[in-house]
Amino acid sequence: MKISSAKFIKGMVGPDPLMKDGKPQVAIIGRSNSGKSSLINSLVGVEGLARTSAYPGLTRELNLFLINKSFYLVDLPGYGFAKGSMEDKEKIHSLIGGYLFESGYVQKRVVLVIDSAIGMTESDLEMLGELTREKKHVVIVANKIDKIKKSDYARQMRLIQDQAQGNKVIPYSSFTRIGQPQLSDELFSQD
Ligand SMILES: Nc1nc2c(ncn2[C@@H]2O[C@H](COP(=O)(O)OP(=O)(O)OP(=O)(O)O)[C@@H](O)[C@H]2O)c(=O)[nH]1
Ligand SMILES: [Mg+2]
Repeated sequence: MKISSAKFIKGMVGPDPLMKDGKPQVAIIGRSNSGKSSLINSLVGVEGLARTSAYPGLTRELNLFLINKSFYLVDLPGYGFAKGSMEDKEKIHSLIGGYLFESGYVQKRVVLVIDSAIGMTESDLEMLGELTREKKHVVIVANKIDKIKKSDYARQMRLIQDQAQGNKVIPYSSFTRIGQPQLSDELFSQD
């Protein structure tokens, strides 16, 4: 699908009536610094749409984007950031959990973004388990694939695939846009 418009709507800090307006929503989640915001920018082809940073843990709201005036991308705060205060972590946890598991919202897909050079961490596996229990339709994006040496590629992808619990894994780079057509198809096809 061709992206003709992408607009930041708002940052949400709790339940929001927009999330029940019937437009399909795609959630982007993952560890802090895994590249969720960069992925959104590269996916829709709009530089600077979602705020990215070299300082992990900066996104503290659910950032809502309207694409082609017809569906939402939801950029969630990252989990697993070691340096935040306990209070911050709890806030972020309840924001993520509230949106994904407690509010009755339906996501067309939940995109779990991982850093492919690091692989699935403990917190990624925990999140994946929770998503599976809640019967979410998950797609795993192995982001930052540009960081992997050619000679390590097959082994690293196999490792990630083995931990993916049967979910689809798409190798991706927000920098080179490898994997962009495949992910775009997966998320935006009219099925
Ligand atoms: N090499 C490489 N670096 C990337 C890629 N995608 C993102 N990055 C870098 O990773 C860092 C974090 O990117 P963000 O998009 O801000 O990550 P985020 O997951 O939104 O982070 P939080 O909002 O803090 O949870 C930045 O320095 C990006 O430039 C990629 O595909 N390849
Ligand atoms: Mg972000």
